Amino acid sequence: RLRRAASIADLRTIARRRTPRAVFDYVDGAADGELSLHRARRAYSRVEFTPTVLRDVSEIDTGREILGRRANLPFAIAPTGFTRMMHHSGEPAVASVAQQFDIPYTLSTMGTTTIEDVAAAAPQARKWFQLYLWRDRAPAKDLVQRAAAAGYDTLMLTVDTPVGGARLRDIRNGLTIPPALSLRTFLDGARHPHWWFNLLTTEPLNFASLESSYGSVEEMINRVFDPALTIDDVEWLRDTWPGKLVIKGIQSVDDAVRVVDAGADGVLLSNHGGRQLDRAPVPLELVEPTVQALGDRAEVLIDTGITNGADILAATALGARAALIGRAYLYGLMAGGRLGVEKAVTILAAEIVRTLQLIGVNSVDELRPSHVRLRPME
Ligand code: HOC
Repeated sequence: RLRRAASIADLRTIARRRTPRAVFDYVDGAADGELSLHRARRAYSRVEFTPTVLRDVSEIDTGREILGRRANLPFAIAPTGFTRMMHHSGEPAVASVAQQFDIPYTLSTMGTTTIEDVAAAAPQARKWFQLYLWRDRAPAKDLVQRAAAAGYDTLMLTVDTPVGGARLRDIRNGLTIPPALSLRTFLDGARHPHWWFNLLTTEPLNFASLESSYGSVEEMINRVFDPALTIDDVEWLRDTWPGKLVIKGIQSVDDAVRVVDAGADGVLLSNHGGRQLDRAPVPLELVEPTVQALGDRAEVLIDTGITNGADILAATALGARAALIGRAYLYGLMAGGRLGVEKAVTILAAEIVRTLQLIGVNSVDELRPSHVRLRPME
């Protein structure tokens, strides 16, 4: 089945069958009415490319310089929490696919593999580390030092989680971290016996004292994360971290300018996959004004709702340096472990090549805003 999957949507269908419902819903779901996610996706269906024909498109270059280093494709792997809950091969499998395709891999603070073990699993991959800030800053300092020592070159601070979003599917499914055994989860698990092994490996390993906060994801965020973050924290990290600094969860042009003034090298336009604020701004619609406001001072990245290589090209044409994919590879991971992630990246890469050829350009770098029109909402 995996071999015949032709789109990210196909991988999602397989993932849904192969994974207990509560786990699938944790990945697939978003907050409240899921409007943020739905609108972010719908924005990509507004894209109309303006192709030109009779160009020689036999040679295509999908490469892109992202934050100072060239990648083979214009996207990176987004950080995702509790990845071994989706498949026991977890972060090492995903990072090794990133290495294979020469795209950046971002490890989450909430990863289920240590900073050092991911580095060992994919020594040649370009590695980024995503950071959440706790009320106590000491663990963050430790994580930042470990990431630098293990060769991660970019730090990504997430700023859109002052409190947890209301993920209604998780509430209804009774999802906790680690997943607790109830009659319902037992019955669900019994239908997916191969999945049980994943449960044994689902433990956030980078931050040891998290155990006392276990519960639903929303409860954990509320107990652990610091809702009092300010721009001073960005300045503090700028002084602490020697590499590239990206701020994830930017949802307005003003905030983009503010964090760049504080020393960020990049902003990630994101509404956390629709998992935090519902009715949030649509990242794709923020690309052009943010790029205009920042000019050459910082790079603009984007995530949320990307399900096709053409989505990535639309965002880059409008001025984003690159996109990050989250659910798209997690569907692959749930559908078939490392092979499924490889399939997801292969599908996106093929869509990118084909779309560039059909638009009539030879490289991602040639794309301009004039290659895209945003049609009125249908
Ligand atoms: C302390 C709990 O990014 C998500 C993750 C959030 C991680 C939860 C942390 O589910 O969107």
